[in-house]
Amino acid sequence: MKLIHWFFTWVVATAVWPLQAQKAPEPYGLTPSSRQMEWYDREIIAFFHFGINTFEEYVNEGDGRAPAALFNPTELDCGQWMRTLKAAGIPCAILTAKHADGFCLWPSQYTDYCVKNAAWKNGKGDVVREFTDACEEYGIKAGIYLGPHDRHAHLSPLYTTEEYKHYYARQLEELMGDYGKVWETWWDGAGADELTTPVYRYWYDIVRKKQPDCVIFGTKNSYPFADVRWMGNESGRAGDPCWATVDSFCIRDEWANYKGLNEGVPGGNAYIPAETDVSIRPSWFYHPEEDSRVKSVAELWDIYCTSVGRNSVLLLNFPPDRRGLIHPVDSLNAALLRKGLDETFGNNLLAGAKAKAVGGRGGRYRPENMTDRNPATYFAGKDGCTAAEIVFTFPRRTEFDCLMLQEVIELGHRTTCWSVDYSVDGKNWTAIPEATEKQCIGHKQIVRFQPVEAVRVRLRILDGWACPAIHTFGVYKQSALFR
Ligand code: IPT
Repeated sequence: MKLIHWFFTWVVATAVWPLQAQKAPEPYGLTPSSRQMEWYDREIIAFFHFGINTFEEYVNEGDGRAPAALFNPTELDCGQWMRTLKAAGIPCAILTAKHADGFCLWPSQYTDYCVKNAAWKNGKGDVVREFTDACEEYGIKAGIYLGPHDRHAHLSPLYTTEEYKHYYARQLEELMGDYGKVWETWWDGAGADELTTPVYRYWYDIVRKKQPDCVIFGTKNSYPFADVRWMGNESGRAGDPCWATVDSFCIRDEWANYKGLNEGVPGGNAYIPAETDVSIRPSWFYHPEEDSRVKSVAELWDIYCTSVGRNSVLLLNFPPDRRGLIHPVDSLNAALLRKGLDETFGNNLLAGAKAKAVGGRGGRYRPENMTDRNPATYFAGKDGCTAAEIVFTFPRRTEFDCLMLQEVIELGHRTTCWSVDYSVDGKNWTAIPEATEKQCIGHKQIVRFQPVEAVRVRLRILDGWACPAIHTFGVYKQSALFR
């Protein structure tokens, strides 16, 4: 009897186990849309703040009274902007087609406060066209910022929110309809408190109809339409953790909910990851006074780590100058950031290590998948088991000072607690304090620490909502450019 029982158990186990092992883990909780997945993979987006403010003395928030004629770049060359992005490995760019001063960089049918009345090209120019054409030529994804708050429009005695709603909608139709594919649009919350959710709904319908793949940055009352949220500050520091999920009221009532914006909310009611907007200079617009205050390569590396390396996307502003060109120091530092990133992450020191997992799913979900440079293959744990442990053994003692980890985001946030430690003698383990009991993973986590030498590295998945699913884990030596 016992034997028969054993035999049946064996038959069932051998028949079912391999099937189980090959089945992909089920997604857990909220998952990203295809727009959000595409957005995450950009990692860095360029912002271009350019407009009438550029031609005033140290103005970043124009009052809408500067004469349109003032706009007069002497050597505008959007191709030069794109070459900067190419050198910096930045795949997407957003132009301020209209900032809060209300001046429009394209010849809008619906206002005179635009390039039609600029000295530039005798009023025949169109910066949005030059920008989108250059994007197309260089294979950069174009995004357009049409500021919801408009000080020039407010100057009219006839201004009402209802009338403005239609004015803005007509402009949105021009920009979303006449300039090819638009990959992102930006509803800046600054000054926009009077704009209600129904107003945004009216505008949202236009964006979605004309540009189904366009990512919407939404804040305050545009929160129901947001694909991505504000991260809560303009200094490049996302929270640690920074969950992709959030409670949507945090976005609506942002001042009362800094923590929600900055850190997200584990198990929150909406999947709206954080975008980190920061300028490479102190200001958003160009001022020659700030030529010596361009963020250094080390500062940009810090910002990359506290944005991209915290499950966010970096929106890095490059303000073109009065010539209409990116200043060479800005271009150089961005290109050096890319060089440093390639040098650092191009060499995963775990690639040559032997990997052994406890709590793995088996089958094709091998731990080696995390070091194979293929994001389509991943390590996964067993269903119902939220912990796992993977030990990597180097062929020789190896020094490293940085680690990187990436979850399979289409399967949702899963892991909620993880640590990495190392062994010098192969038996005893030493914690890396910066990498101990970390919370979310998401698209990417980067942790830096004092250099350590080890023969083994251990990734411990300590807790989660579902079995782990991780496509990349690596340890690295930071590029000398970042020191
Ligand atoms: C801040 C807005 O309140 C917020 O909604 C978002 O648009 C953000 O700007 C973008 O940086 S206002 C700013 C002065 C902090």
